[in-house]
Amino acid sequence: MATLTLKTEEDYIAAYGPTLNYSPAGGWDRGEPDRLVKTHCCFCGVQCGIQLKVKENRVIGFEPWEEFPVNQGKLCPKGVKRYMQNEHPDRLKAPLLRSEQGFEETTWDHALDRTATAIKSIQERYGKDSFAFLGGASMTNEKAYLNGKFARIALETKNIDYNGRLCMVSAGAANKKAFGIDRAANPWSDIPKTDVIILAGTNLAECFPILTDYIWKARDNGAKIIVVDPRITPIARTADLFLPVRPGGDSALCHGILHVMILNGWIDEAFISEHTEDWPALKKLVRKFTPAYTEKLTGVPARSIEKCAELWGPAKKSMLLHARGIEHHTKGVENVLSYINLVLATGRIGKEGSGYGTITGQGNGQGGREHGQRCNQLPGGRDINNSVHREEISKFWGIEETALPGEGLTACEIIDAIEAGEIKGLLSISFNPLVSIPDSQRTRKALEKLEFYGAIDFFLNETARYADVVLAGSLQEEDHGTVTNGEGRCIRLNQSVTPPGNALPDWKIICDLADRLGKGRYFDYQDPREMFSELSAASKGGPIDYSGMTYERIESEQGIFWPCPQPEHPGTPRLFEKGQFFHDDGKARFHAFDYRPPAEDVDAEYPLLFTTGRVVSQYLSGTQTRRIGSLVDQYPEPLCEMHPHLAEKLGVEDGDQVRVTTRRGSIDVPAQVVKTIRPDTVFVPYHWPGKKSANLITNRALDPISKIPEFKVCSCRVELVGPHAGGGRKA
Ligand SMILES: Nc1nc2c(c(=O)[nH]1)N[C@H]1C(S)=C(S)[C@@H](COP(=O)(O)OP(=O)(O)OC[C@H]3O[C@@H](n4cnc5c(=O)[nH]c(N)nc54)[C@H](O)[C@@H]3O)O[C@H]1N2
Ligand SMILES: Nc1nc2c(c(=O)[nH]1)N[C@H]1C(S)=C(S)[C@@H](COP(=O)(O)OP(=O)(O)OC[C@H]3O[C@@H](n4cnc5c(=O)[nH]c(N)nc54)[C@H](O)[C@@H]3O)O[C@H]1N2
Ligand code: SF4
Ligand SMILES: [Mo]
Repeated sequence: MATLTLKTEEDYIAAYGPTLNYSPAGGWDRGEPDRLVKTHCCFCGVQCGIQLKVKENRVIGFEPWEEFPVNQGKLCPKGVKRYMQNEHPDRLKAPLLRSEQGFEETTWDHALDRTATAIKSIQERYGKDSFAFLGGASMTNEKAYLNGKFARIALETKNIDYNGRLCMVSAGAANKKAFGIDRAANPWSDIPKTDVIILAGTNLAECFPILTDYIWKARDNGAKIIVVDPRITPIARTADLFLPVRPGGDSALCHGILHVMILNGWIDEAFISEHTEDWPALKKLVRKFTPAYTEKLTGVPARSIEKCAELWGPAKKSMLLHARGIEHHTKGVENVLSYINLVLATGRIGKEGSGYGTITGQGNGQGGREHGQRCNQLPGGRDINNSVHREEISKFWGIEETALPGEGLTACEIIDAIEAGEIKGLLSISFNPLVSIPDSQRTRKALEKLEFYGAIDFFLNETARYADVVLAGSLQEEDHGTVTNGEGRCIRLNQSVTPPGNALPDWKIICDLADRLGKGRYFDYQDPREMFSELSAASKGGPIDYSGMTYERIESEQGIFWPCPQPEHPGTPRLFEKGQFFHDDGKARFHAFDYRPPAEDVDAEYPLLFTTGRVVSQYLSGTQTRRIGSLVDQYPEPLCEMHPHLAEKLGVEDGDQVRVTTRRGSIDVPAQVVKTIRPDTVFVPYHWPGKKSANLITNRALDPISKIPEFKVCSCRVELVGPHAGGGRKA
């Protein structure tokens, strides 16, 4: 056997894949860290605490952080590998400029001048709103605030939105309609104290693995677990009741459950009359949703609908948790409101062990939607269309109210407007729309049409390949600040290392650009701490109030839940405890939306339902996790999950190549034949670009209220193409 000689960094990378453990000084020697930095995982909205091991300005590993209450030292497969992306050879270490030959490294002066000149030229020719900004919710609260302020004051454009438009907005809009506020109502520590849990449209064990522990604790304490999903996901395997809903059927399902609850008197009439509005219309609507009728619409057996009502209705304490499975729909808001009806009808909210929450997706999915980087929002969760809110913020920023732009387009609408030639220039940060927005051929056409596109990222993601200028920004551990997790707990990210080479912290890039656009005086920050002081002061008196928080308090108290309106205020882990909701009259609202089908339903040509989502080892558009070897090994390429009955009908065996075709196009991927999915539905995870990208074929139809696209359902047909290239998964 030949001896392996590993001498250079290239040898190590060839042998082990990109890893951090190679040290130029000491070869393959991890050594002892210089220090441990207490911070949080860069991935999902659980925001587990982690201690990063730092040596010579490099992150070389991690240790658990046992004291952080949310995860108490536990981490999921992505969490333990997250540190490995830092020294990937693809890491951008300098700004890039497109030339005839491709991308070339350039100086910051040149890259930023080029960007500022393009912005000015486009805006002079086509007006301020012809230049758009797209932000993201993987970034800190400080950067979310900065993005909003930058777009309104430096770019003077109304067209700013963020990637949470693909994620949390249906839940956000529904929460505001029902409760008057957009936040999970309970801390997760309430989960183990409850008696019954509905998990609707969340693959919890793969997407929020650490929260599984809370569910198991509840079960150990005797709670019943109900899972609603077209797929028997890992968490569903141990559930007490599984409701195999047809994609798009949730609002009907909820109406059916409520119908049975009303018949049996499992309703809290006193709570309804004291604390809610609009019950009569709902009561009338659900009359027709008999179990038999509901079964027809949803594919859930009538007996299971009754069983769900029997478990949920008379329980003493209950928790409803949901995620994108019910939200990624053209009736995402209606679905969420229909589940909220089940909570309000029982009055079980605002109490220990009783309540509700949507589970936040991205690391700062919560904070990223609070501080003004949304097209309709100003800091403190204020409404850009509310004249009082506009006055407050323009005064705070020291600009005329008339200079503050109005409501702009949402993320997908911005891409549509680029395609239509109405928006000519784009700056994006922390967003990969070519992979993450439906109907990617249209996104590609739009990108090709832009007169100027600048992207801020630490990797050259698939969208950034269309950029004229790529600005090398910072990874989460290369900067500091705060994020707010899915419970509403604002926590501190400490800086571990500085950006490598010529890369810069994201916020410095934005502030420098603002300066070149002649607005430097509004962006004179030396440190994220100054942005936090400003954003918390700006939030004072707004619906989302951080004004009692400081970095020191956040750190010493292991996070603070907003609202926290004074320095001595303890924060608010559980909302609505006094039965007071955040509408002016203090009451919550029921909503009575009749069931309507998805934008695209099955027909003779496209007889199956296509749905998309995630796998445990990959994250979002995959830019980060597709660069971590061991996570790639776990799930290297997209597979099409299908039921054995369907496979048999199509003559497909596990591992065969199948073609999934929708009205937008086709993708060829290997089949994964599993009994855990409805026979009328196929599922493909979306973390990959190129010819196998799920979003080549998804439907860009939008929810009329939240403007979220219908990632979770469209119609398709599936056919056998041939045996799996390379021998198939079975080989
Ligand atoms: N491993 C991993 N974890 C992640 C992420 C990741 O990319 N990878 N991303 C993070 C982010 S940003 C988000 S938003 C969350 C997403 O977290 P989840 O929402 O839990 O994940 P998804 O896979 O998008 O969809 C959840 C489930 O919805 C089901 N579903 C499809 N259609 C319907 C329907 O009509 N009704 C119901 N009830 N269910 C349906 C799917 O079968 C799927 O199991 O995960 C976060 N965590
Ligand atoms: N078919 C289908 N499509 C979906 C979904 C689905 O379920 N099905 N889910 C949707 C959901 S819920 C979401 S949240 C979106 C996500 O979609 P995107 O937001 O487009 O996905 P990301 O992979 O987060 O892309 C963000 C980019 O940000 C970079 N990045 C991360 N952190 C930072 C940072 O701190 N600074 C800078 N400068 N860059 C950073 C990464 O390198 C990456 O290139 O996808 C949506 N698309
Ligand atoms: S559960 Fe989420 S935050 Fe926790 S380690 Fe996994 S990806 Fe990171
Ligand atoms: Mo998300």
